[in-house]
Amino acid sequence: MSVSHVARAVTGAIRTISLAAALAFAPQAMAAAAAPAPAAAAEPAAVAAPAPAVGAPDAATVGTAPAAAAPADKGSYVPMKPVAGKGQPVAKGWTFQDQYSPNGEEALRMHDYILMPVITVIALFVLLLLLLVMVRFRRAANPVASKTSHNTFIEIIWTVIPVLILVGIAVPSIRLLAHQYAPAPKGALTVKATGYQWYWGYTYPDNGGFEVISNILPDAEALKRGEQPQLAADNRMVVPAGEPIRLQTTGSDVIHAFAVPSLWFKLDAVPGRINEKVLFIKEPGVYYGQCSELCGARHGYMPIVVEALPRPKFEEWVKAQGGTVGAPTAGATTTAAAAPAKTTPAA
Ligand SMILES: [Cu+2]
Repeated sequence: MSVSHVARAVTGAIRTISLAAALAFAPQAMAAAAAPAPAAAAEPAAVAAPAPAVGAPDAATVGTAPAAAAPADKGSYVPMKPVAGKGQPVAKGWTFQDQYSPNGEEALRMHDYILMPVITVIALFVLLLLLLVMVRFRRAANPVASKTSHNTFIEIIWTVIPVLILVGIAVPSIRLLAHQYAPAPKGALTVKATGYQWYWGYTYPDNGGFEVISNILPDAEALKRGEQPQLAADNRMVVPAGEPIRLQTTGSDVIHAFAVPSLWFKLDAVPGRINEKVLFIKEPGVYYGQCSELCGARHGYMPIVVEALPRPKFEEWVKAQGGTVGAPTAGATTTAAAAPAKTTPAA
């Protein structure tokens, strides 16, 4: 922990340069800070309309009133309390959030121990050369300029070394890319996230096809529940922890993007097509994200809340939503049911 923090602190000074590294995420520091100040007046119809449950087969799953009213009506599910600093931005945060997925850990390692050191060393080296030139070869110290125009040895060196550096970065980089796009194993639970203007819908085709509609919570309500304003939602995407999930995304109107920084997950949600990627959450918890594709007026107000639960608790939650739990290894039986949110007559 401390080693990684030191590494990040040392190398962080010039981290803005590292954006060129173009991995997945922008720093995503205080998302809330960037959002327009909660000048309440500016957003009159703010969270007023609980968006219509487009295509939700089971109206019962659509939280009508804030879920607080009904913690114990169906099943024993109670929304998990988030842990400060876990799965969410922190005050004055300026680097990546802590990671809770294998890909996230690998990517963060790549950033902390490969990219940032390389960037730092190169930047300092170039700075040193510049200073050297400015001091040693200034007009007063070096009145007669050298006429040297070629030096084969130096030219070979400054070609070969950068090539070696790039190859050295390419190997772990391509490995990471491959890991991020490895397909989900057979039998992985499928969850589909649909972006709507401007809220999210989470469909569970392996569990009866119900859809959970997720709207932003008003700031006051979020604070009351111990969650960060602008990041909390009335209904969460609940998934099991510790197993690969086939997360599919699509858009119902315009392009949205499903992104959760602490899970190293970002995938466009495009109308007319299904994108898919493996989501693996190592431990139970609440993880926050936001729509990350400019999708219209309320783009900044469609947060994503992923709640990872141990599998038995997840199944309880499914039943509380009116869904079905099939084979113990979830979804092993329904394979191709992914795309349509329609209920398949499950056993
Ligand atoms: Cu959006």
